[in-house]
Amino acid sequence: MLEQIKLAIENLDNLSKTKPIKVISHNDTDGITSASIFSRALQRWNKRFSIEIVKNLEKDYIKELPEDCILIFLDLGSGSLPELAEKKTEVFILDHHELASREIPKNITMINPQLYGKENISGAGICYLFAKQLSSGNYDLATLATIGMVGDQMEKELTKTYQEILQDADVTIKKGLLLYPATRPIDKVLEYSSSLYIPGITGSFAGTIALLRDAGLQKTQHGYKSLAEFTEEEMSNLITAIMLRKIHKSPEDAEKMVGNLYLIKFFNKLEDAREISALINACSRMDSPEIALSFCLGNKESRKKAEKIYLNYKQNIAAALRYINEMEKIEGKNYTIINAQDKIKDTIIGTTASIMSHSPLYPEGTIIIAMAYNQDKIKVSARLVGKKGRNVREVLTKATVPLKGEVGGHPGAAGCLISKEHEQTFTQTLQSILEVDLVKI
Ligand SMILES: [Mn+2]
Repeated sequence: MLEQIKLAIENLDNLSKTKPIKVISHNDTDGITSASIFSRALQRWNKRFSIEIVKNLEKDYIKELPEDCILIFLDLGSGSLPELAEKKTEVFILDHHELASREIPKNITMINPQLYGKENISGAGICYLFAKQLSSGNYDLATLATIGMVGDQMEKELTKTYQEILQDADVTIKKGLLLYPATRPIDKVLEYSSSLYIPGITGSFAGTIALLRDAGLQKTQHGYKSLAEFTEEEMSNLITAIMLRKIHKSPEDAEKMVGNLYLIKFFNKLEDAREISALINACSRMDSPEIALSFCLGNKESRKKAEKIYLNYKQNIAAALRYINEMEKIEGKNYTIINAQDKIKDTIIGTTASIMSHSPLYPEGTIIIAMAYNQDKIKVSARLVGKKGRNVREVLTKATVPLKGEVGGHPGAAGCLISKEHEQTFTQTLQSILEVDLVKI
């Protein structure tokens, strides 16, 4: 892949002498960190460019893209090769998603780890390798690549490339409870965090203090320590105390609560990469990806704005969950359909569905389908509670075949967009599919 990167740099250098560059990136954390790494690298390379962050690459959008500039796609594009082949300009793709075909059209330079073996590297990781190849002065961008890695949940097994990236970024890795931010006092994180729901503890001051007492953790004169400051023994005592509460649905669930914490230096402060990733995602979902981008590039004003948006986002999620609690739902034996219409933003409906699927209210195997308006379309998110149950991607696919919706995702979490005029038909079809209890494992 390094050879392909070198070639891309050479080609881009030549082409950019006569044509401006237009960068298009995805709106999640990986896409936004990709865009910030790439734009910083271009700036240091003295290239002229513009940048745009998009939710997804729709066919009509590609058609309308200008042909008098070089088009560069980050963290997306691999699935749109036939449409991009039609463009009468040079296209570069730095992406890790599935390729629409193994044959790369002539006008496209493709950098995608899927072409080179098993190692998966996120968009930001690929952009960092590109930047590092371009100049050794770009080492500082490794921190952003670390945030992108965490954003795309690729931190579970560290491949060789990632070990190098983490080293370049001077990241501190610590094994511990996957509760973020690991940099804040543990009592506050346990009580207020939405990253790990612990019944009786999350949202309860008394429950939190009781748990910390069980774990033998004491307040210091500055208050409770943070996970980042814990000794190995303190960490293990806390994990044991939580495990004894038996909140996990399965041993795998319990295992998922423990892993590597990634502590990075950002704005000259020690930060939890997961927290920064969540903040970037929140800005994007609250329709401010440009603030997230400028925050990633180190702008102090944007940092303040981003923090405000993050707070507002968390309040939005809380309000969405409250709304769902009170609204009328379509409920069956193994499923719940929530049609929030315009009461919940389409950009947070997926997160809301995920939080619900982790809540103790729903037994394993329940399918949660949440819907919200997105202009003239409806965004649909489906989640399976636990591991055992029906393939929700298949369920959605079945329900959308006659409606020409595009389904994406996995067996446990999937989503699609359908046209608003099909709202009624879709919920009815969905209900009849869900009523037929096919699953017998
Ligand atoms: Mn990605």
